[in-house]
Amino acid sequence: MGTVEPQVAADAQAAVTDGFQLVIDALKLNGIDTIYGLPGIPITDLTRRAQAEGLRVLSFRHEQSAGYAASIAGYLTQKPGICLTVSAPGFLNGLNALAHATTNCFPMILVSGSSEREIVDLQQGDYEEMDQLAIARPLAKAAYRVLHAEDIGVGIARAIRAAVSGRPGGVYLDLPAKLFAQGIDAAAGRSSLIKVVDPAPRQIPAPDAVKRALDLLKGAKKPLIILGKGAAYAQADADIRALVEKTGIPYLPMSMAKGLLPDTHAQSASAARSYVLPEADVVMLIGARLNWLLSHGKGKTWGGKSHKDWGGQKFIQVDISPTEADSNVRVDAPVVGDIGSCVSALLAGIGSGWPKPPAEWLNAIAERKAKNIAKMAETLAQNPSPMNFHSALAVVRDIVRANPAAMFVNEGANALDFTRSIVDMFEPRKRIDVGTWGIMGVGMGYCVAAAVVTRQQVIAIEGDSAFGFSGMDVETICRYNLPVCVVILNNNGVYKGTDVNPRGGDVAPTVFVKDARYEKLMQAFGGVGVYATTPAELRKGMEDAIRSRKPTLINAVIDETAGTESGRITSLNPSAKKK
Ligand SMILES: Cc1ncc(C[n+]2csc(CCOP(=O)(O)OP(=O)(O)O)c2C)c(N)n1
Ligand SMILES: [Mg+2]
Repeated sequence: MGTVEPQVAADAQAAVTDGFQLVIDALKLNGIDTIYGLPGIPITDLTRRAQAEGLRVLSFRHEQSAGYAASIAGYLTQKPGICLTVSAPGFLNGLNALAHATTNCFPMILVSGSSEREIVDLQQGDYEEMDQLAIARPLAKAAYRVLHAEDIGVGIARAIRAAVSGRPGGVYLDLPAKLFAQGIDAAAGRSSLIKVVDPAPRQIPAPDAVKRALDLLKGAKKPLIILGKGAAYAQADADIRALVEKTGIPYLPMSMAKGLLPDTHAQSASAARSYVLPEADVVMLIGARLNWLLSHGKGKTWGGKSHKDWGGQKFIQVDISPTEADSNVRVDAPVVGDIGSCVSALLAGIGSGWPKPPAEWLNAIAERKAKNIAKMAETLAQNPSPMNFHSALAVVRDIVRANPAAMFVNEGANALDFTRSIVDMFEPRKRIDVGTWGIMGVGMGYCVAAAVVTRQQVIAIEGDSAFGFSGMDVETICRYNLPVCVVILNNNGVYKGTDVNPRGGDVAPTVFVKDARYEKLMQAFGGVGVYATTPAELRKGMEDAIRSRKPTLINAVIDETAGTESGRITSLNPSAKKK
Protein backbone atom coordinates (compact mmCIF):
# COMPACT_ATOMS: atom_id res chain seq x y z
CA MET A 1 0.00 0.00 0.00
CA GLY A 2 2.84 2.32 0.92
CA THR A 3 4.02 2.31 -2.69
CA VAL A 4 0.56 2.76 -4.20
CA GLU A 5 -0.51 5.82 -2.24
CA PRO A 6 1.87 8.32 -3.80
CA GLN A 7 0.83 7.08 -7.25
CA VAL A 8 -2.84 7.70 -6.44
CA ALA A 9 -1.96 11.12 -5.12
CA ALA A 10 0.00 11.92 -8.27
CA ASP A 11 -2.88 10.78 -10.48
CA ALA A 12 -5.32 12.89 -8.51
CA GLN A 13 -2.97 15.81 -8.85
CA ALA A 14 -2.55 15.34 -12.55
CA ALA A 15 -6.31 15.32 -13.03
CA VAL A 16 -6.47 18.90 -11.83
CA THR A 17 -4.66 21.88 -13.21
CA ASP A 18 -4.61 25.48 -12.01
CA GLY A 19 -4.44 29.02 -13.29
CA PHE A 20 -0.67 29.23 -12.94
CA GLN A 21 -0.24 26.14 -15.08
CA LEU A 22 -2.73 27.19 -17.72
CA VAL A 23 -1.02 30.56 -18.23
CA ILE A 24 2.30 28.78 -18.71
CA ASP A 25 0.79 26.15 -21.00
CA ALA A 26 -0.98 28.77 -23.09
CA LEU A 27 2.21 30.78 -23.57
CA LYS A 28 4.24 27.71 -24.47
CA LEU A 29 1.58 26.48 -26.85
CA ASN A 30 1.96 29.75 -28.72
CA GLY A 31 5.71 29.57 -28.99
CA ILE A 32 6.42 32.17 -26.34
CA ASP A 33 9.63 31.14 -24.63
CA THR A 34 10.72 34.21 -22.65
CA ILE A 35 9.21 36.33 -19.89
CA TYR A 36 10.68 39.68 -18.85
CA GLY A 37 9.49 40.57 -15.38
CA LEU A 38 9.89 41.21 -11.70
CA PRO A 39 8.43 38.85 -9.07
CA GLY A 40 6.20 39.52 -6.07
CA ILE A 41 2.60 38.91 -4.98
CA PRO A 42 0.67 37.48 -6.78
CA ILE A 43 2.98 36.33 -9.60
CA THR A 44 6.06 34.99 -7.77
CA ASP A 45 5.02 31.39 -8.23
CA LEU A 46 4.21 32.07 -11.84
CA THR A 47 7.83 33.13 -12.43
CA ARG A 48 9.13 30.06 -10.55
CA ARG A 49 6.88 27.59 -12.29
CA ALA A 50 7.44 29.13 -15.71
CA GLN A 51 11.17 28.73 -15.18
CA ALA A 52 10.70 25.16 -14.00
CA GLU A 53 8.72 24.48 -17.17
CA GLY A 54 11.56 25.66 -19.39
CA LEU A 55 10.53 29.22 -20.14
CA ARG A 56 13.35 31.72 -19.85
CA VAL A 57 12.37 34.07 -17.04
CA LEU A 58 14.51 37.20 -16.98
CA SER A 59 14.15 39.07 -13.76
CA PHE A 60 14.88 42.80 -13.71
CA ARG A 61 15.53 45.42 -11.03
CA HIS A 62 12.68 47.65 -12.21
CA GLU A 63 9.56 46.80 -14.20
CA GLN A 64 10.23 49.66 -16.57
CA SER A 65 13.35 47.93 -17.86
CA ALA A 66 11.51 44.61 -18.08
CA GLY A 67 8.78 46.33 -20.06
CA TYR A 68 11.16 48.01 -22.49
CA ALA A 69 12.91 44.67 -22.93
CA ALA A 70 9.59 43.00 -23.77
CA SER A 71 8.63 45.77 -26.17
CA ILE A 72 11.83 45.55 -28.19
CA ALA A 73 11.80 41.75 -28.11
CA GLY A 74 8.42 42.08 -29.81
CA TYR A 75 9.89 44.40 -32.44
CA LEU A 76 12.79 42.06 -33.14
CA THR A 77 10.81 38.81 -33.27
CA GLN A 78 7.28 39.75 -34.46
CA LYS A 79 6.04 37.77 -31.46
CA PRO A 80 4.59 39.64 -28.50
CA GLY A 81 7.20 40.34 -25.84
CA ILE A 82 5.83 39.41 -22.43
CA CYS A 83 6.34 41.67 -19.43
CA LEU A 84 5.12 40.24 -16.13
CA THR A 85 4.54 42.44 -13.10
CA VAL A 86 2.88 42.50 -9.71
CA SER A 87 -0.21 44.59 -9.03
CA ALA A 88 -0.58 48.38 -8.65
CA PRO A 89 2.99 49.76 -8.27
CA GLY A 90 4.60 47.06 -10.42
CA PHE A 91 1.84 47.44 -12.98
CA LEU A 92 2.33 51.21 -13.06
CA ASN A 93 6.08 50.79 -13.47
CA GLY A 94 5.39 48.60 -16.49
CA LEU A 95 2.79 50.92 -17.95
CA ASN A 96 5.28 53.34 -19.49
CA ALA A 97 6.64 50.50 -21.59
CA LEU A 98 3.14 49.42 -22.57
CA ALA A 99 2.37 52.92 -23.83
CA HIS A 100 5.76 53.03 -25.53
CA ALA A 101 4.99 49.76 -27.31
CA THR A 102 1.63 51.06 -28.49
CA THR A 103 3.11 54.34 -29.70
CA ASN A 104 5.94 52.60 -31.52
CA CYS A 105 3.77 49.76 -32.90
CA PHE A 106 5.74 47.04 -31.10
CA PRO A 107 3.85 43.89 -30.15
CA MET A 108 3.97 43.42 -26.40
CA ILE A 109 1.74 42.02 -23.67
CA LEU A 110 1.91 43.49 -20.20
CA VAL A 111 0.66 40.74 -17.90
CA SER A 112 -0.02 42.03 -14.41
CA GLY A 113 -1.33 40.31 -11.36
CA SER A 114 -4.08 42.29 -9.67
CA SER A 115 -5.93 42.36 -6.39
CA GLU A 116 -9.39 41.02 -5.54
CA ARG A 117 -12.05 42.41 -7.85
CA GLU A 118 -14.75 42.40 -5.18
CA ILE A 119 -12.62 44.56 -2.89
CA VAL A 120 -11.11 46.76 -5.58
CA ASP A 121 -14.49 47.57 -7.10
CA LEU A 122 -15.96 48.55 -3.72
CA GLN A 123 -12.76 50.47 -2.98
CA GLN A 124 -12.38 48.72 0.34
CA GLY A 125 -8.64 49.16 0.49
CA ASP A 126 -7.18 45.87 -0.68
CA TYR A 127 -3.47 45.11 -0.76
CA GLU A 128 -2.19 47.05 -3.81
CA GLU A 129 -5.70 48.05 -4.75
CA MET A 130 -6.10 49.52 -8.21
CA ASP A 131 -8.50 49.29 -11.13
CA GLN A 132 -5.65 48.36 -13.45
CA LEU A 133 -7.77 47.42 -16.45
CA ALA A 134 -9.35 50.86 -16.62
CA ILE A 135 -5.98 52.56 -16.28
CA ALA A 136 -4.28 50.46 -18.94
CA ARG A 137 -7.05 50.69 -21.53
CA PRO A 138 -6.31 54.12 -23.04
CA LEU A 139 -2.60 53.32 -23.29
CA ALA A 140 -2.97 49.91 -24.88
CA LYS A 141 -4.13 48.70 -28.25
CA ALA A 142 -6.38 46.30 -26.33
CA ALA A 143 -6.91 45.35 -22.68
CA TYR A 144 -8.46 42.18 -21.27
CA ARG A 145 -9.11 40.59 -17.90
CA VAL A 146 -9.52 36.89 -17.21
CA LEU A 147 -11.61 35.86 -14.19
CA HIS A 148 -11.93 32.12 -14.68
CA ALA A 149 -9.25 29.52 -15.27
CA GLU A 150 -11.16 28.04 -18.19
CA ASP A 151 -10.92 31.42 -19.98
CA ILE A 152 -7.13 31.71 -19.78
CA GLY A 153 -6.69 30.14 -23.20
CA VAL A 154 -9.05 32.63 -24.80
CA GLY A 155 -7.53 35.53 -22.88
CA ILE A 156 -4.02 34.78 -24.03
CA ALA A 157 -5.12 34.06 -27.60
CA ARG A 158 -6.91 37.39 -27.78
CA ALA A 159 -3.93 39.20 -26.31
CA ILE A 160 -1.57 37.64 -28.86
CA ARG A 161 -3.82 38.45 -31.82
CA ALA A 162 -4.35 42.01 -30.66
CA ALA A 163 -0.61 42.55 -30.14
CA VAL A 164 0.66 41.31 -33.50
CA SER A 165 -2.16 41.66 -36.04
CA GLY A 166 -2.68 44.74 -38.17
CA ARG A 167 -0.65 47.58 -36.69
CA PRO A 168 1.09 45.92 -33.74
CA GLY A 169 0.90 47.43 -30.28
CA GLY A 170 0.88 46.96 -26.55
CA VAL A 171 -1.81 44.79 -24.97
CA TYR A 172 -2.70 44.62 -21.30
CA LEU A 173 -3.76 41.34 -19.72
CA ASP A 174 -5.11 41.56 -16.19
CA LEU A 175 -4.85 38.38 -14.14
CA PRO A 176 -6.36 38.69 -10.63
CA ALA A 177 -4.61 36.82 -7.81
CA LYS A 178 -7.56 34.48 -7.33
CA LEU A 179 -7.27 33.21 -10.88
CA PHE A 180 -3.85 31.62 -10.40
CA ALA A 181 -4.92 29.21 -7.67
CA GLN A 182 -8.20 28.18 -9.33
CA GLY A 183 -8.19 24.46 -9.98
CA ILE A 184 -10.01 22.92 -12.92
CA ASP A 185 -10.08 19.51 -14.50
CA ALA A 186 -6.80 19.06 -16.33
CA ALA A 187 -8.34 17.64 -19.49
CA ALA A 188 -10.86 20.46 -19.66
CA GLY A 189 -8.02 22.90 -19.04
CA ARG A 190 -5.98 21.42 -21.87
CA SER A 191 -8.84 21.60 -24.32
CA SER A 192 -9.57 25.22 -23.37
CA LEU A 193 -6.20 26.38 -24.67
CA ILE A 194 -5.88 27.93 -28.11
CA LYS A 195 -2.91 27.74 -30.42
CA VAL A 196 -3.42 30.90 -32.40
CA VAL A 197 -3.54 30.19 -36.13
CA ASP A 198 -2.08 32.91 -38.36
CA PRO A 199 -1.84 35.57 -35.61
CA ALA A 200 -0.76 38.34 -37.99
CA PRO A 201 -2.62 37.59 -41.22
CA ARG A 202 -1.13 39.10 -44.35
CA GLN A 203 -3.09 42.05 -45.70
CA ILE A 204 -2.79 42.20 -49.45
CA PRO A 205 -3.03 45.69 -50.98
CA ALA A 206 -5.70 46.38 -53.56
CA PRO A 207 -4.32 46.18 -57.14
CA ASP A 208 -5.76 49.58 -58.08
CA ALA A 209 -4.04 51.18 -55.08
CA VAL A 210 -0.73 49.69 -56.18
CA LYS A 211 -1.27 50.90 -59.74
CA ARG A 212 -2.19 54.40 -58.55
CA ALA A 213 1.01 54.55 -56.53
CA LEU A 214 3.21 53.33 -59.35
CA ASP A 215 1.63 55.72 -61.86
CA LEU A 216 2.41 58.60 -59.54
CA LEU A 217 5.94 57.38 -58.92
CA LYS A 218 6.60 56.90 -62.62
CA GLY A 219 5.78 60.51 -63.41
CA ALA A 220 8.08 61.87 -60.73
CA LYS A 221 11.07 64.02 -61.65
CA LYS A 222 12.48 64.04 -58.10
CA PRO A 223 11.25 60.92 -56.35
CA LEU A 224 12.25 59.97 -52.83
CA ILE A 225 11.62 56.89 -50.68
CA ILE A 226 11.45 57.15 -46.89
CA LEU A 227 11.85 53.92 -44.94
CA GLY A 228 10.42 53.79 -41.41
CA LYS A 229 10.78 51.28 -38.62
CA GLY A 230 7.56 49.67 -39.86
CA ALA A 231 9.56 48.63 -42.90
CA ALA A 232 12.26 47.20 -40.66
CA TYR A 233 9.69 45.40 -38.50
CA ALA A 234 8.20 43.68 -41.55
CA GLN A 235 11.31 41.53 -42.15
CA ALA A 236 10.84 41.96 -45.89
CA ASP A 237 14.46 43.01 -46.21
CA ALA A 238 15.31 41.52 -49.61
CA ASP A 239 12.19 42.89 -51.31
CA ILE A 240 12.64 46.34 -49.81
CA ARG A 241 16.20 46.45 -51.01
CA ALA A 242 15.11 45.22 -54.45
CA LEU A 243 12.42 47.91 -54.64
CA VAL A 244 14.88 50.65 -53.83
CA GLU A 245 17.55 49.33 -56.19
CA LYS A 246 15.25 48.49 -59.12
CA THR A 247 13.68 51.93 -59.07
CA GLY A 248 17.01 53.66 -58.48
CA ILE A 249 15.18 56.14 -56.24
CA PRO A 250 17.18 57.86 -53.49
CA TYR A 251 16.01 56.90 -50.01
CA LEU A 252 16.14 58.18 -46.45
CA PRO A 253 16.05 55.69 -43.58
CA MET A 254 14.36 56.79 -40.37
CA SER A 255 16.44 56.07 -37.30
CA MET A 256 15.50 52.43 -36.71
CA ALA A 257 15.33 51.72 -40.44
CA LYS A 258 19.04 52.45 -40.72
CA GLY A 259 20.78 49.34 -42.00
CA LEU A 260 17.75 48.05 -43.92
CA LEU A 261 20.10 48.87 -46.74
CA PRO A 262 23.68 49.59 -45.64
CA ASP A 263 24.03 53.26 -44.72
CA THR A 264 26.95 53.44 -47.14
CA HIS A 265 24.62 52.54 -50.05
CA ALA A 266 25.00 54.81 -53.10
CA GLN A 267 21.26 55.60 -53.06
CA SER A 268 21.18 56.71 -49.42
CA ALA A 269 20.33 60.39 -49.24
CA SER A 270 20.89 60.68 -45.48
CA ALA A 271 23.79 63.05 -45.89
CA ALA A 272 21.62 65.30 -48.05
CA ARG A 273 18.43 65.13 -45.97
CA SER A 274 17.85 68.86 -45.76
CA TYR A 275 18.14 69.06 -49.56
CA VAL A 276 15.95 66.12 -50.59
CA LEU A 277 12.96 66.78 -48.33
CA PRO A 278 12.05 70.21 -49.71
CA GLU A 279 13.13 69.35 -53.25
CA ALA A 280 11.39 65.99 -53.79
CA ASP A 281 8.21 66.00 -55.87
CA VAL A 282 6.91 62.52 -55.07
CA VAL A 283 7.68 60.86 -51.75
CA MET A 284 6.94 57.22 -51.07
CA LEU A 285 6.69 56.49 -47.34
CA ILE A 286 7.16 52.84 -46.48
CA GLY A 287 6.25 52.03 -42.88
CA ALA A 288 7.01 55.61 -41.86
CA ARG A 289 4.48 58.03 -40.39
CA LEU A 290 4.41 61.76 -41.10
CA ASN A 291 4.68 62.60 -37.40
CA TRP A 292 6.96 65.13 -35.69
CA LEU A 293 10.04 63.14 -36.70
CA LEU A 294 9.26 64.12 -40.30
CA SER A 295 8.02 67.59 -39.37
CA HIS A 296 4.45 66.42 -40.09
CA GLY A 297 5.18 66.45 -43.81
CA LYS A 298 4.99 70.23 -43.98
CA GLY A 299 6.68 73.49 -43.05
CA LYS A 300 10.11 74.72 -44.00
CA THR A 301 11.66 71.24 -43.81
CA TRP A 302 9.45 70.33 -46.78
CA GLY A 303 9.81 73.60 -48.65
CA GLY A 304 6.66 75.21 -47.19
CA LYS A 305 6.83 78.98 -46.80
CA SER A 306 6.10 78.98 -43.07
CA HIS A 307 6.00 76.21 -40.49
CA LYS A 308 2.38 75.28 -41.25
CA ASP A 309 2.53 75.50 -45.04
CA TRP A 310 2.60 72.39 -47.16
CA GLY A 311 5.38 71.89 -49.66
CA GLY A 312 4.57 70.81 -53.20
CA GLN A 313 5.16 67.09 -52.69
CA LYS A 314 2.78 64.33 -53.54
CA PHE A 315 2.83 61.41 -51.12
CA ILE A 316 2.50 57.69 -51.56
CA GLN A 317 2.03 56.05 -48.19
CA VAL A 318 2.56 52.33 -47.72
CA ASP A 319 1.14 51.44 -44.33
CA ILE A 320 -0.79 48.72 -42.58
CA SER A 321 -3.28 51.18 -41.15
CA PRO A 322 -5.95 52.67 -43.44
CA THR A 323 -6.34 55.67 -41.13
CA GLU A 324 -2.70 56.71 -41.32
CA ALA A 325 -3.07 58.49 -44.68
CA ASP A 326 -4.05 62.19 -44.52
CA SER A 327 -3.09 62.35 -40.84
CA ASN A 328 -1.00 65.47 -41.48
CA VAL A 329 -1.04 66.34 -45.17
CA ARG A 330 -2.82 64.96 -48.23
CA VAL A 331 -1.74 61.49 -49.26
CA ASP A 332 -2.37 61.04 -52.98
CA ALA A 333 -1.77 57.33 -53.14
CA PRO A 334 -2.30 55.29 -49.99
CA VAL A 335 -1.27 51.65 -50.30
CA VAL A 336 -2.79 49.77 -47.41
CA GLY A 337 -1.57 46.36 -46.39
CA ASP A 338 1.25 44.69 -44.57
CA ILE A 339 4.59 46.07 -45.70
CA GLY A 340 5.82 42.74 -47.03
CA SER A 341 2.76 42.20 -49.23
CA CYS A 342 2.72 45.83 -50.38
CA VAL A 343 6.38 45.89 -51.32
CA SER A 344 6.14 42.63 -53.20
CA ALA A 345 3.07 43.93 -55.09
CA LEU A 346 4.93 47.14 -55.94
CA LEU A 347 7.93 45.11 -57.10
CA ALA A 348 5.72 42.99 -59.33
CA GLY A 349 4.18 46.15 -60.82
CA ILE A 350 7.57 47.67 -61.47
CA GLY A 351 8.76 44.76 -63.55
CA SER A 352 12.14 45.13 -65.19
CA GLY A 353 12.01 48.18 -67.43
CA TRP A 354 11.52 50.85 -64.77
CA PRO A 355 13.18 54.12 -65.81
CA LYS A 356 15.81 55.48 -63.42
CA PRO A 357 15.06 58.92 -61.93
CA PRO A 358 16.41 61.87 -63.94
CA ALA A 359 20.18 62.19 -63.71
CA GLU A 360 19.83 65.84 -62.77
CA TRP A 361 18.12 64.85 -59.49
CA LEU A 362 20.57 62.09 -58.68
CA ASN A 363 23.58 64.27 -59.46
CA ALA A 364 22.32 67.14 -57.35
CA ILE A 365 21.94 64.77 -54.39
CA ALA A 366 25.31 63.15 -54.98
CA GLU A 367 26.96 66.53 -55.01
CA ARG A 368 25.44 67.59 -51.67
CA LYS A 369 26.18 64.23 -50.16
CA ALA A 370 29.84 64.35 -51.16
CA LYS A 371 30.20 67.83 -49.72
CA ASN A 372 28.56 66.96 -46.39
CA ILE A 373 30.41 63.68 -46.04
CA ALA A 374 33.74 65.43 -46.66
CA LYS A 375 32.86 68.07 -44.08
CA MET A 376 31.95 65.39 -41.54
CA ALA A 377 35.16 63.43 -42.28
CA GLU A 378 37.15 66.53 -41.48
CA THR A 379 35.40 66.96 -38.14
CA LEU A 380 35.79 63.30 -37.29
CA ALA A 381 39.50 63.36 -38.06
CA GLN A 382 40.16 65.93 -35.34
CA ASN A 383 41.43 64.71 -32.03
CA PRO A 384 40.61 67.39 -29.49
CA SER A 385 41.37 67.15 -25.82
CA PRO A 386 39.15 66.65 -23.93
CA MET A 387 37.43 64.13 -26.20
CA ASN A 388 34.17 65.35 -27.78
CA PHE A 389 31.16 63.54 -29.25
CA HIS A 390 32.73 63.43 -32.71
CA SER A 391 36.11 62.00 -31.74
CA ALA A 392 34.45 59.38 -29.52
CA LEU A 393 31.89 58.45 -32.16
CA ALA A 394 34.55 58.13 -34.86
CA VAL A 395 35.79 55.18 -32.79
CA VAL A 396 32.30 53.75 -32.36
CA ARG A 397 31.74 54.06 -36.11
CA ASP A 398 34.86 51.99 -36.85
CA ILE A 399 33.90 49.35 -34.30
CA VAL A 400 30.37 49.00 -35.68
CA ARG A 401 31.69 48.76 -39.22
CA ALA A 402 33.98 45.93 -38.10
CA ASN A 403 31.09 44.23 -36.23
CA PRO A 404 28.04 44.77 -38.43
CA ALA A 405 26.05 41.96 -36.81
CA ALA A 406 26.26 43.56 -33.36
CA MET A 407 23.03 44.96 -31.93
CA PHE A 408 23.20 48.69 -31.38
CA VAL A 409 21.29 50.49 -28.63
CA ASN A 410 21.21 54.28 -28.47
CA GLU A 411 19.64 56.89 -26.18
CA GLY A 412 20.36 60.42 -24.98
CA ALA A 413 20.00 63.82 -26.63
CA ASN A 414 23.34 64.79 -28.17
CA ALA A 415 24.46 61.24 -27.47
CA LEU A 416 21.56 60.12 -29.67
CA ASP A 417 21.62 62.70 -32.45
CA PHE A 418 25.34 62.65 -33.10
CA THR A 419 25.45 58.86 -32.95
CA ARG A 420 22.56 58.44 -35.36
CA SER A 421 24.21 60.60 -37.98
CA ILE A 422 27.81 59.45 -37.50
CA VAL A 423 27.54 55.71 -36.88
CA ASP A 424 26.56 53.79 -40.03
CA MET A 425 24.47 50.64 -39.76
CA PHE A 426 24.93 47.79 -42.19
CA GLU A 427 22.25 45.23 -41.41
CA PRO A 428 18.48 45.43 -40.78
CA ARG A 429 17.06 45.78 -37.25
CA LYS A 430 20.43 46.29 -35.58
CA ARG A 431 19.74 49.81 -34.41
CA ILE A 432 17.19 50.15 -31.59
CA ASP A 433 16.66 53.48 -29.91
CA VAL A 434 14.38 55.98 -28.19
CA GLY A 435 11.74 55.66 -30.91
CA THR A 436 8.69 57.83 -31.51
CA TRP A 437 8.66 59.51 -28.13
CA GLY A 438 12.40 60.13 -27.75
CA ILE A 439 12.03 58.29 -24.48
CA MET A 440 14.89 57.97 -21.98
CA GLY A 441 15.37 54.80 -19.97
CA VAL A 442 15.04 52.12 -22.63
CA GLY A 443 18.78 51.42 -22.62
CA MET A 444 19.45 48.55 -20.25
CA GLY A 445 16.15 46.78 -20.96
CA TYR A 446 16.91 46.95 -24.69
CA CYS A 447 20.43 45.61 -24.06
CA VAL A 448 19.12 42.58 -22.18
CA ALA A 449 16.44 41.75 -24.75
CA ALA A 450 18.75 42.34 -27.70
CA ALA A 451 21.36 39.99 -26.25
CA VAL A 452 18.82 37.34 -25.29
CA VAL A 453 16.85 37.41 -28.54
CA THR A 454 19.71 37.68 -31.03
CA ARG A 455 22.61 36.18 -29.04
CA GLN A 456 24.77 38.80 -30.73
CA GLN A 457 27.17 41.24 -29.12
CA VAL A 458 25.33 44.36 -27.98
CA ILE A 459 26.82 47.86 -28.09
CA ALA A 460 24.93 50.61 -26.26
CA ILE A 461 25.77 54.27 -26.73
CA GLU A 462 24.22 56.16 -23.83
CA GLY A 463 24.05 59.74 -22.66
CA ASP A 464 24.96 59.94 -18.97
CA SER A 465 21.46 61.16 -18.16
CA ALA A 466 19.82 58.53 -20.36
CA PHE A 467 21.83 55.77 -18.71
CA GLY A 468 20.74 56.87 -15.25
CA PHE A 469 17.11 56.02 -15.95
CA SER A 470 17.86 52.31 -16.02
CA GLY A 471 21.43 52.12 -14.70
CA MET A 472 20.72 49.62 -11.95
CA ASP A 473 19.86 47.01 -14.54
CA VAL A 474 23.57 46.61 -15.31
CA GLU A 475 23.24 44.11 -12.46
CA THR A 476 20.77 42.20 -14.65
CA ILE A 477 23.27 42.27 -17.52
CA CYS A 478 25.95 40.89 -15.19
CA ARG A 479 23.66 38.32 -13.59
CA TYR A 480 22.85 36.76 -16.95
CA ASN A 481 26.42 37.34 -18.15
CA LEU A 482 25.29 38.99 -21.37
CA PRO A 483 27.72 40.21 -24.07
CA VAL A 484 26.84 43.86 -23.60
CA CYS A 485 29.22 46.79 -23.95
CA VAL A 486 27.70 49.98 -22.57
CA VAL A 487 29.47 53.19 -23.53
CA ILE A 488 28.43 56.27 -21.58
CA LEU A 489 29.19 59.52 -23.38
CA ASN A 490 29.66 61.38 -20.14
CA ASN A 491 29.37 65.15 -20.37
CA ASN A 492 28.34 65.62 -16.73
CA GLY A 493 24.70 66.28 -17.40
CA VAL A 494 21.57 66.63 -19.46
CA TYR A 495 22.72 68.14 -22.80
CA LYS A 496 25.93 69.41 -21.19
CA GLY A 497 27.49 69.92 -17.80
CA THR A 498 28.10 73.62 -17.77
CA ASP A 499 24.81 75.22 -16.70
CA VAL A 500 25.05 77.48 -13.67
CA ASN A 501 22.41 78.32 -11.09
CA PRO A 502 22.37 82.12 -11.15
CA ARG A 503 21.45 82.22 -7.44
CA GLY A 504 24.26 79.94 -6.33
CA GLY A 505 23.48 77.10 -3.92
CA ASP A 506 22.17 73.99 -5.67
CA VAL A 507 23.74 73.13 -8.99
CA ALA A 508 21.68 73.80 -12.13
CA PRO A 509 18.90 71.27 -12.87
CA THR A 510 20.72 69.88 -15.90
CA VAL A 511 24.05 69.28 -14.14
CA PHE A 512 25.29 66.09 -12.46
CA VAL A 513 28.18 65.21 -10.16
CA LYS A 514 31.38 66.06 -12.01
CA ASP A 515 33.62 63.19 -13.09
CA ALA A 516 31.12 60.56 -11.93
CA ARG A 517 32.72 57.09 -12.12
CA TYR A 518 29.92 55.13 -13.79
CA GLU A 519 32.30 52.28 -14.68
CA LYS A 520 32.43 51.30 -11.01
CA LEU A 521 28.74 50.42 -11.15
CA MET A 522 29.54 47.63 -13.59
CA GLN A 523 32.53 46.51 -11.52
CA ALA A 524 30.31 46.26 -8.45
CA PHE A 525 28.51 43.32 -10.06
CA GLY A 526 31.53 41.56 -11.50
CA GLY A 527 31.57 43.18 -14.93
CA VAL A 528 34.40 45.12 -16.53
CA GLY A 529 34.60 48.85 -15.96
CA VAL A 530 36.73 51.13 -18.13
CA TYR A 531 37.50 54.79 -17.64
CA ALA A 532 38.30 56.31 -21.04
CA THR A 533 39.44 59.86 -21.63
CA THR A 534 40.86 59.41 -25.13
CA PRO A 535 39.63 57.80 -28.36
CA ALA A 536 42.45 55.25 -28.06
CA GLU A 537 41.27 54.17 -24.59
CA LEU A 538 37.70 53.99 -25.82
CA ARG A 539 38.73 51.88 -28.81
CA LYS A 540 40.70 49.46 -26.65
CA GLY A 541 37.83 49.18 -24.18
CA MET A 542 35.33 48.38 -26.91
CA GLU A 543 37.61 45.92 -28.68
CA ASP A 544 38.33 44.09 -25.41
CA ALA A 545 34.61 43.96 -24.61
CA ILE A 546 33.75 42.48 -27.98
CA ARG A 547 36.61 39.98 -27.85
CA SER A 548 35.78 38.81 -24.31
CA ARG A 549 31.95 39.14 -24.60
CA LYS A 550 32.04 40.19 -20.93
CA PRO A 551 29.56 42.72 -19.55
CA THR A 552 31.48 45.97 -19.89
CA LEU A 553 30.78 49.59 -19.09
CA ILE A 554 33.02 52.25 -20.58
CA ASN A 555 32.80 55.67 -19.01
CA ALA A 556 33.85 57.84 -21.96
CA VAL A 557 34.59 61.29 -20.63
CA ILE A 558 33.33 63.93 -23.06
CA ASP A 559 34.02 67.66 -23.04
CA GLU A 560 31.21 68.99 -20.86
CA THR A 561 30.75 71.99 -23.14
CA ALA A 562 30.30 69.85 -26.26
CA GLY A 563 26.52 69.33 -26.35
CA THR A 564 23.70 71.62 -27.38
CA GLU A 565 20.38 72.18 -25.64
CA SER A 566 18.02 69.29 -26.51
CA GLY A 567 20.48 67.95 -29.08
CA ARG A 568 18.99 68.46 -32.53
CA ILE A 569 15.49 69.39 -31.45
CA THR A 570 16.28 72.68 -29.77
CA SER A 571 13.51 74.25 -31.84
CA LEU A 572 10.89 72.28 -29.89
CA ASN A 573 11.93 73.98 -26.65
CA PRO A 574 9.45 76.62 -25.52
CA SER A 575 12.35 78.87 -24.72
CA ALA A 576 12.04 81.69 -22.22
CA LYS A 577 13.87 83.89 -24.70
CA LYS A 578 11.26 83.38 -27.43
CA LYS A 579 8.40 85.82 -27.55
C1 LIG B 1 11.44 59.57 -19.79
C2 LIG B 1 12.04 60.86 -20.22
N1 LIG B 1 12.30 61.82 -19.31
C3 LIG B 1 12.88 62.97 -19.69
C4 LIG B 1 13.17 63.21 -21.01
C5 LIG B 1 13.79 64.55 -21.43
N2 LIG B 1 15.15 64.32 -21.93
C6 LIG B 1 15.43 64.28 -23.25
S1 LIG B 1 17.01 63.92 -23.55
C7 LIG B 1 17.36 63.83 -21.90
C8 LIG B 1 18.73 63.48 -21.41
C9 LIG B 1 19.83 64.09 -22.24
O1 LIG B 1 21.04 63.97 -21.56
P1 LIG B 1 22.06 62.82 -21.87
O2 LIG B 1 21.38 61.53 -21.94
O3 LIG B 1 23.17 62.92 -20.92
O4 LIG B 1 22.49 63.18 -23.36
P2 LIG B 1 23.49 64.36 -23.82
O5 LIG B 1 22.68 65.34 -24.61
O6 LIG B 1 24.07 64.98 -22.60
O7 LIG B 1 24.49 63.67 -24.65
C10 LIG B 1 16.24 64.10 -21.13
C11 LIG B 1 16.22 64.10 -19.66
C12 LIG B 1 12.86 62.19 -21.93
N3 LIG B 1 13.09 62.31 -23.23
N4 LIG B 1 12.31 61.03 -21.52
MG1 LIG C 1 24.87 64.05 -20.99
